[in-house]
Amino acid sequence: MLSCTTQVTTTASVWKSMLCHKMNLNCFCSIILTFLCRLDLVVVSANETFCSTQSTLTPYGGSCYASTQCITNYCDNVCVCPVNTYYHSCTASCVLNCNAATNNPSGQIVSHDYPYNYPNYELCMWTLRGTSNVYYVISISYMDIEYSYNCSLDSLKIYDVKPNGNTQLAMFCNGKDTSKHIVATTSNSMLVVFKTDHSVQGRGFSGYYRSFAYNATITEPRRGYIASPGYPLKYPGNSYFSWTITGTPGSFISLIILNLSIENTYEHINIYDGDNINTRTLAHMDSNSVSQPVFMSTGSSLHIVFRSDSSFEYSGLLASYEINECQTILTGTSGDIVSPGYPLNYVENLSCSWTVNTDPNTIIFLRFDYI
Ligand SMILES: [Ca+2]
Ligand SMILES: [Ca+2]
Repeated sequence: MLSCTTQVTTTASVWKSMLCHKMNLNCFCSIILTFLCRLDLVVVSANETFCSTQSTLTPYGGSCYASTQCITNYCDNVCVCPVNTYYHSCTASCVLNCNAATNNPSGQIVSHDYPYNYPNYELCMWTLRGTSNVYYVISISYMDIEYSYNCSLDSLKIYDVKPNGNTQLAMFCNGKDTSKHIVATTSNSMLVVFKTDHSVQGRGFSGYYRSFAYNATITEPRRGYIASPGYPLKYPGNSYFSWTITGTPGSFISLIILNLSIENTYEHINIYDGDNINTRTLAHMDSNSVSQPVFMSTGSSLHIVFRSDSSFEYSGLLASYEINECQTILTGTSGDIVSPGYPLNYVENLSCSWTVNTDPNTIIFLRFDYI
């Protein structure tokens, strides 16, 4: 049937098939792209074919890895990394190029070739700079950097960037600072510097950074850390910090206080069972009252408030949170079902459901290990 020669000019990158037929002396073609998108062509002559109309433009509803951007190119979608980043398969995310600056609100930084050994003579400086009302928190999830006294050979250093000079928040190498893997700026800019010498390598480091407003609203990721500005050094005086963690309806929030150091008597952390200070108070804490470090909301929000006064500042607050979904659809061949908060006590007024979807003609076994 196809007897006409076609030369198609199109930016569409993925074809599924092309159908042409000859009528009189003209060639009429349409191409079917993958994901069931159709692009019609009008052929002017047997040797001259071009795209004239795009009858259907249906972005394919796929998803990209975290931190990648989805670009729709006709019917096809492509996952790409934002400017100044490259795709790092081990962490399945876009990581910052060496010596890049970014205003991204969150992202990943890893040493060259992580988790394989980093090279000698490396010097990478990453600058994070957000709008004036934010501060940055970075959590170093993995670190293997050649030991040396004062980290003088290989080092990872993190700075709070200020107009009157940078403050070093943390310095990492093996055997040093291992308890302070989460640090926060007071300013809207963080500088991360990784430097190596001429010999002996380690696997390097992986870190996740994120900016927070002084009054932060957190809806993702599902698990993370909150830290007061300046952590683990001093928080600013005369300031008001709050964090509102909110999940989808039916979810609830759990919070674990990992460290709390504030001025006794004059400063407190308040935790509310809702998204504002007018909801039920779960805790009114000072530095001495961390005997109950775990809190859970009954609804889908938890609100944390810390107000500092004009004198005597300390390291502040470090906590981990989790947004627990309570209505869950499970797929796959096996998995675990646990009640929210397990092995801690579940909270009151919960109504959770789990739906298990499998292929037709399969049987689902359910075994209870603990009730
Ligand atoms: Ca070295
Ligand atoms: Ca104070």
